[in-house]
Amino acid sequence: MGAEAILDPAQGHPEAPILESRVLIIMTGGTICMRDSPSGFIPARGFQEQCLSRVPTFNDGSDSKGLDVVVNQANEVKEHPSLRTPTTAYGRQIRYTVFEFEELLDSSSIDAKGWAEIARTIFRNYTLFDGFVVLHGTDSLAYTCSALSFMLQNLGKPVVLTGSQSPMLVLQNDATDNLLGSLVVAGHFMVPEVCLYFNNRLFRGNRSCKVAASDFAAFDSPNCPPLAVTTSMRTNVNWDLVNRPRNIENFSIQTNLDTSHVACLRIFPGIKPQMVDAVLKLEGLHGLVLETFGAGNAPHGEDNAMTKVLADAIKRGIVIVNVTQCLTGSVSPVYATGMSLSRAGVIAGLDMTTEAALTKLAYLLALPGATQESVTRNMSTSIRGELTESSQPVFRHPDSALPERIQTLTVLGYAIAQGDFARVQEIIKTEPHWILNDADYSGNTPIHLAATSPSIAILHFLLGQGGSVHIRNHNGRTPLFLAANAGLFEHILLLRQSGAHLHSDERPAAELLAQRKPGIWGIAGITLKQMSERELEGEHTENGFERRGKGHRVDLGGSAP
Ligand code: ASN
Repeated sequence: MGAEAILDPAQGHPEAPILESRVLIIMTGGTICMRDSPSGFIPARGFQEQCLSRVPTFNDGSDSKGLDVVVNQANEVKEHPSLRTPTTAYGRQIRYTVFEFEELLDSSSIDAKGWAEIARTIFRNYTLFDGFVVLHGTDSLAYTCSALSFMLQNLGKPVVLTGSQSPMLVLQNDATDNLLGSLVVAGHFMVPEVCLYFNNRLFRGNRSCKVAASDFAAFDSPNCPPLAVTTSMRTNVNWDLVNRPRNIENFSIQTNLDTSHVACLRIFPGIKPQMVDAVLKLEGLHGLVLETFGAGNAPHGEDNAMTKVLADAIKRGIVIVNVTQCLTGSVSPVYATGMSLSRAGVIAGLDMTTEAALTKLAYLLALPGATQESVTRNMSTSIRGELTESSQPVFRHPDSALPERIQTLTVLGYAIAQGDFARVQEIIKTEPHWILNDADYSGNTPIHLAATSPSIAILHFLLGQGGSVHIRNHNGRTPLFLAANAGLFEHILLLRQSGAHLHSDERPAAELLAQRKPGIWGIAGITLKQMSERELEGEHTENGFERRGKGHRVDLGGSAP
């Protein structure tokens, strides 16, 4: 199990200050917030006040601080009262606020409009929070998770969706544990994926499905082990499974999914080719998910009538994806009945869930410049970990994995600091574990070190390997802060291109430093509106804060030179 975390002072840093993580809870509705009414359970407003503020595990009783939340399309910022958890097992406190959607829904009524609203809320508030928890009904939760996993592009922070089978205000409920577990994940662990947390398990969102209507264990991800499991001791993350963005690109969203032109059809014994044809001839249909038997088999019909219907539709430009009705396993061309489908042009959806296949199809069809060929190609390629392309054996050391891992981290640290690009590449190539978010004794990850490395190529390479730009060291500093503090233009630019931004906790120090070096800190994202011309001139004539600083002591944090 990896040592990777946003910060883990529990691992021997008693002198480290207690950092606060900031989490935005987005309330969309669902049983978790419901109350009884004459017409049955309905969603109710005031979740933070009614359900959380009175519970000691969700409120440490400290003074409520206002947190800025961007509330609408006009980017209007409103201060929301926040609550803070007591210190967690990982030595952090989580400050959070609940942002409620105007209309709270039973999730059976949510559609692409609702998914877009969630995506936009995350996008608008991305730089203000360390992670996001989305509260949602369980009925269509797996669809929303899958859709969001595609809509949120180059996601660098945790987005955890959860809900409950029983409302928070009911005496014996699962809402408390599901929400607390989600908050802990979003506030501590750099899992930059859309996840679903339920019944002490963290699943990859686009691998999950609802498997029980009333059991507390309502979700599973049958073709992918949980990304994390919470026990009585701690939440253990399976870091080797975690997906990370590997493009030098900023976080972005794609909101206009093409849901009105896709459909899903379940094959059953005796299904008539005419039935399938009728669906495929629906006006404007662009894509169909076909739920087939076993390893992807369907009847080919008398005189191959079914295969012809499918092949004709594909010729008309419709994309057809084959997924299995089974809970586990993959579509693979083993049987003649399955092979005839692939010969007709039907795409093997491998081990994708129906939820993932349908939302991925809607996402790909809506991408700018999408063609039948591009959608077909991407459908059977993993773009967010939603399918297993091929199984690769993972080489593991049976024991003493942790000391070795730390040794490698140290060697890597030296190579980064010396600007030895070839050595860095060699270490990453031969290291069996993914160590780029592991932290050294002062909480610095390889990305922190690379942020001030003499070799920009090293930073570029490590970002391309999926290292996170959002992890903060024990002084609360991001790699971007260290690069700006070291005055490294190129490094700052590259980090910004990769979605890095200063954390709100480090802005006061950054603003002070920016008074002396507005140019460099401006690129890092600090704009000083009331800066006098003299101060701006000072930037050109004086060489840095240390010589000029009179009276100010700014905590620079980190291990920047
Ligand atoms: N009908 C509810 C919903 O999906 C079910 C739940 O949340 N447990 O909104």
